[in-house]
Parts: sequence; structure tokens; C-alpha cells
Amino acid sequence: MDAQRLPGAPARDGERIVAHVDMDCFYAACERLREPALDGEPLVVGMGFEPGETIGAVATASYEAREYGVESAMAISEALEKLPRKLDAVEDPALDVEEAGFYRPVDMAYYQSISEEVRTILHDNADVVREVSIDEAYLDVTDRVTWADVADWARELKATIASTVGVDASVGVAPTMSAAKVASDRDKPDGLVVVEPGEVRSFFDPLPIEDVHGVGPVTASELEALDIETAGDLAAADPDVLDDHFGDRGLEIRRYARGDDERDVTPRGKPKSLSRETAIGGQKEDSEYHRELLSTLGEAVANRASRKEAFYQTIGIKVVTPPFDINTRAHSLPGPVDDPALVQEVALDLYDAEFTDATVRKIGVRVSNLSFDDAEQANLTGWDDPSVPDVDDVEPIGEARSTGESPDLPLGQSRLTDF
Ligand code: TTP
Ligand code: MG
Repeated sequence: MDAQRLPGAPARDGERIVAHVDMDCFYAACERLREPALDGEPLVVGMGFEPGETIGAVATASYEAREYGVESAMAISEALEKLPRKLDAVEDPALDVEEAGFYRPVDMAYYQSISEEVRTILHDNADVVREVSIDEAYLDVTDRVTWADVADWARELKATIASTVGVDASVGVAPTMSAAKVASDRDKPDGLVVVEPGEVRSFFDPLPIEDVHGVGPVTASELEALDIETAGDLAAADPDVLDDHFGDRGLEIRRYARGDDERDVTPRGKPKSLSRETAIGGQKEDSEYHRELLSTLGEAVANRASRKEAFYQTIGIKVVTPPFDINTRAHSLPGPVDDPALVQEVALDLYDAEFTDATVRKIGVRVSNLSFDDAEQANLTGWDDPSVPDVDDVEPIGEARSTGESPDLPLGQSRLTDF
């Protein structure tokens, strides 16, 4: 601890107390909730393990299954070699039932519902929560606790999650997001690690460089070639050398290794609009094909809005014509709706009004003027309150495995993207 710091002192000006919460073997923990007989057993959650199936991957493995070398993203065939399925072991005398495990298929809807329960508790226990994936969030608790009592706060949070929801969380607390994230991983499962402000450098120093935020396997091997093997080596590395090899990114990972991370915990924003578009390869002037695409895209956008519980008041299309002219047209409704058929109808009307003879490179559908307030729903039938709250936040991008996004609708060879 910092020599100047009084025990129990609140965070200093500008200094944050950040917690990172990450559930332990989350999908497996959820499966155990509804099937308690799986407690303490090696358990693999994934796809492709049923007879006749060959392709699939492990989503997660319980800590007992990890002892056998099974891990996330491993091919299911490899997992079955390391840890045969109990069902198979019972029937095959060559296999040992004691050295076999249980396999369960992925059930996202169920895991989402458990995740929601955990989130409610997180929001009750922090002023700012940033959810980054189905089982992971950052909490800013600067105004709620001091460094002296943050460990008690974290223990209580873990106990509340365990007793209310029935799953275990690991928690890391530190003055920065990146240190908190590393800390939550250090003592898994059921972990709790607090890194106080004066300890961040010494906490990071011995860690392997892969543990530094922003260092992937490729960067790690490039750093190792420069004899930089630990976060401490990276923190002490000559900035010019890093700049030469990696540019700005090199300086950024050096800052993270030194525990410098200025990012504030900010809540996830609500999107301003939702859209789907696709490039058109062959049939550039085929209006029936364009209309088909618009219907599919409209359905995809409307489904996405429903998943996000968003109502939309404006429905639009984008038609890109040669050379690269972007034409957007939109129609605003008297009030916010959640109506997939209407999205398709309006999109087609907008297209039919102007573009049936057009050569088209790209085509897309967008809904905007979004509202997320449940209270809006009450006004829908009467159409008597067209007011739409301002939604200023832009949807954040670039975070791994964002929560709850289902795959896009397949559309032949074309790639669906946002616009
Ligand atoms: P993680 O938090 O990375 O893993 P975990 O919760 O299973 O285990 P840990 O105790 O180490 O935190 O991911 C959360 C969930 O995301 C995980 O339960 C399953 C899913 N997932 C995948 O589907 N594929 C993957 O490759 C990974 C890493 C996770
Ligand atoms: Mg986890």
C-alpha cells in the first residue's frame, strides 16, 4: 500500500476503484443449476458430441474437466479423446467410466436468463456497470467503498450472487480496468484479488506478457524474440524499440504493462439505429432479387431490434448504385413500433418508388429513431404519443463475444454488415 495512504481512505481525486466480475465456467455452472447431479463432475458444454456428429467445439469445461486438458474452443473430437463421454464409457469396456465426463449442448437462452439475474445484482451493487460479455462486467464502485472495505464489499457481492442465483463469480479489484481484469483471473475459481493503487506495478511485473491487455499470441511471440517475456520486461522496455517494432500499439501495451490505463468504466450505450446491408455480386439489375434481399434484410433488422427490445419509428433503405452513389430513403411512422412485417412493407415501398430499374451494388435496411423505454409500449396502440426519447449513445464496437448477438441470417454468399 502507498505509504501516504491512510487505512480506510476513500479513493483519491481522479483515482477509481474498479471491480471486474467474471463468472466461473459459466455455461457449465448454468447447466449445474438445473441439473445439480452434475456438481463436482467433469462437465463439458459444447456442440457436436452426439452420435453421428463430428464437427463442433467446446464452449466451456468445468474445472474438473479442465484437469483432463479440455478447454474452451477445443475441437469436440479432441475433447472426447481426452475425456470420453460417460454414456460411451458405460458401453465400451475399453473405456474407464471413472475417467469419463458429462457432455451437454449449448443453450444460450437459458444462459442469458441466468446472466440477467447476475446483472440485476451487479447493478444493485455498483453505480456504473459495463457489461462486456454474457458472464463478465466492470463495476465502478469508487463512490460506494474505500480501499479498506472493498474486499468485504466484494465478498458480499460474491455471496449474494451465489445465494441468489447459484453460480460462482471471481472478482478482481484494482484502480484500473485492465488490472482489475487480470486480478479477477488470478485466483479462479471463486477468486477474489484486490490490487491497491501502490501495488499495481508489482502485481503486473511477474505476469507473462500474454496477460497484458492487448497482447495476443502473435505479439507475445514477437515480444519474446526481443527478450521481453514478462509484463515487467515490457514495462521497462525501451519505448523507442517498441515504437520501431509495433508503432503506437507497442507504446500502448507498454502503458498497460505499467498499469497505466486511463479508461473509465462507462455503461454500454444504446444504439441509435440498427441496420443490415449486403453487397450484390451478380444480379445487379434484377428487381425481384433486390426485393427478396430487402425482405430478408428487413426481417433480420426487425429480429435484431426485438432482441434488443427496441421500438423504431423510422424505417429506411440504402441503395448503392454505380459508381458508388449512396442513396438513402426513409419513412417515419406516427409512433414507435415493433412490427417486422411493416419493416419489410415500408422497405419495399421505398424501393419500388424509385429503384426498380436501378443497377445496384449494395442494398440495406435500417430502423432508427429507437426507443427502449418499456413505458412506450403502453402508447403504441393509441398512436397518441409520438414523442421519442433521445438516444445519444453509439453502440460500442470491438469487444470480444458481445452478449446475446445471434448470428446473422444467412444470405447466400453475400456478407451482411451494418451501415
Ligand atoms: P469465459 O469467462 O472465458 O470462460 P468460463 O466462464 O467458461 O470460465 P472461467 O471460469 O475461466 O471464466 O467465457 C464465458 C462463457 O463464454 C463460457 O462459459 C462459454 C462461452 N465461451 C465460448 O462459447 N467459447 C469460447 O471460446 C470461450 C472462451 C467462452
Ligand atoms: Mg467466465
